[in-house]
Amino acid sequence: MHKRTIAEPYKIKVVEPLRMTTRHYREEKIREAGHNTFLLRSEDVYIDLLTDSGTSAMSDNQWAGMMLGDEAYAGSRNFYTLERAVQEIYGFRYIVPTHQGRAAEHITSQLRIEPGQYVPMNMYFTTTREHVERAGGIFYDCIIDEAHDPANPHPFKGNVDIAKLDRLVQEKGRDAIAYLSIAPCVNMAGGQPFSMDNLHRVAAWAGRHGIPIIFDATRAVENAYFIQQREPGYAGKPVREILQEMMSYGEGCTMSSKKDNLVNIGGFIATNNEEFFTRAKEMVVVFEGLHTYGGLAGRDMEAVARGIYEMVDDAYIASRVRQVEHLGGRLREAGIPIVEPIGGHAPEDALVDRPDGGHAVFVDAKRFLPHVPQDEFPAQTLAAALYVDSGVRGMERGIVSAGRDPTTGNHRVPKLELVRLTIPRRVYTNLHMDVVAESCITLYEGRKAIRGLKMVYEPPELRFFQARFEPIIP
Ligand code: PM9
Repeated sequence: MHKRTIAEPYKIKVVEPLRMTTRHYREEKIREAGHNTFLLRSEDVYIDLLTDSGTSAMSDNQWAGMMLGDEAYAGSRNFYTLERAVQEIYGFRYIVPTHQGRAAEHITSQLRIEPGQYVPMNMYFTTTREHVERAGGIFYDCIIDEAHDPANPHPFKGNVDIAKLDRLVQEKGRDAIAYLSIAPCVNMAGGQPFSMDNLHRVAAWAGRHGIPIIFDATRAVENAYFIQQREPGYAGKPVREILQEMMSYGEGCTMSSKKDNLVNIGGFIATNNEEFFTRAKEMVVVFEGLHTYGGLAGRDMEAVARGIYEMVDDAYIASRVRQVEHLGGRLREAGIPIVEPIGGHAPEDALVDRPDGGHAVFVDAKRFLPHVPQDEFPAQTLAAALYVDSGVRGMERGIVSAGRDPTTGNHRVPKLELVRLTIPRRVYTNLHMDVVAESCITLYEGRKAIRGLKMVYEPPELRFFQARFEPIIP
């Protein structure tokens, strides 16, 4: 049977015009922005692939829900709708809303970490590690080594290396570990998933040692989709059931609803641990607001609740991931170095050829610009060059994002030096992806002329957001 196209399971009702600019204009704007794509104005961007965070297009059903916002200070109806959605889809009993993911991380880290304790994570994430360190905790990388190699085609590069966990317990003792922080579709590794088999074994290990698992569930649905596509025994199983099975291994999660949950703002802590819930409720009133709104309007909570049901629609998540694959496939065809795999294999009867991709395509800046040493910020350089070429905005995920080691003060030097082309959910068409691909191809052809950057302003925390750079003039 010949291959059949599977289209998006929705049509477009409202459009937002895009603004095109000249190369000369963009050269000026990137200079003003200190060669940092975070510092550009959105109106100067043509196709915005900075992030998939808070950039989703909401459905008509979510917008309709916004009109049903119950803006009571306490006990909003929408809180209870959200609570029910989290219970039904994620399977956790208790929920504390927060205004976004890092607020949930802040409260969790403050409550669950004693100074000097380790928090093993399957690779770091910027805000998660920051909150761990602010609480006196120590980040410990327990992801498999394959995750640090962009060319390695391992299908589950988000997996945890249990030998690394064993080593930590042997060296430091069980009580030195606060909890395991496990992220699905590991952002900094290139959106790489873990397998259910690995999670099962990690949970057994954690159970033996009495160490809880707290997920960073930000992109759990995409991980569930990869398990459906790649892991024996899960083909044909609804993503909704796979997600529940994943979450059943955790004591709870922190969540940035701005990703999987298809909203522009929101987050939560969810847990089955009543004591943690009680303490989180006590703390949320200090930093976010009452425990039935946590910094969100009633209408925002309604949109999150409706997004939670929409995100587990198999047709939706398949089309999302296929769009990432479309972009990745075009870059791969042109020989541009990207993080692999973006690929998996669908069941025969799905008529899907290669349903690849997570939330983004990650271009390997080290191999793209081998003449730019890592301390001249190849990924930062490439992201700026992409903007100048076409008005496409991506994000650095390399040495700038990694920050400095708090004890030595030196740059942390990650093996992965990437530009993330992050695809907002339900926002762009595949023709937009073609424009992005063609710009990357143009840059690749002229790559030898691209020069590195020097950092001229460096904020002490999460420096990638606001750091400024200037070109190195030879
Ligand atoms: N992620 C992203 O673009 C937004 C800001 S950081 C550049 O990827 C994970 C895995 C995330 C994440 C945010 C957060 C924090 C936690 N975990 O942005 O505070 O990818 O809602 O969530 C961003 P908030």
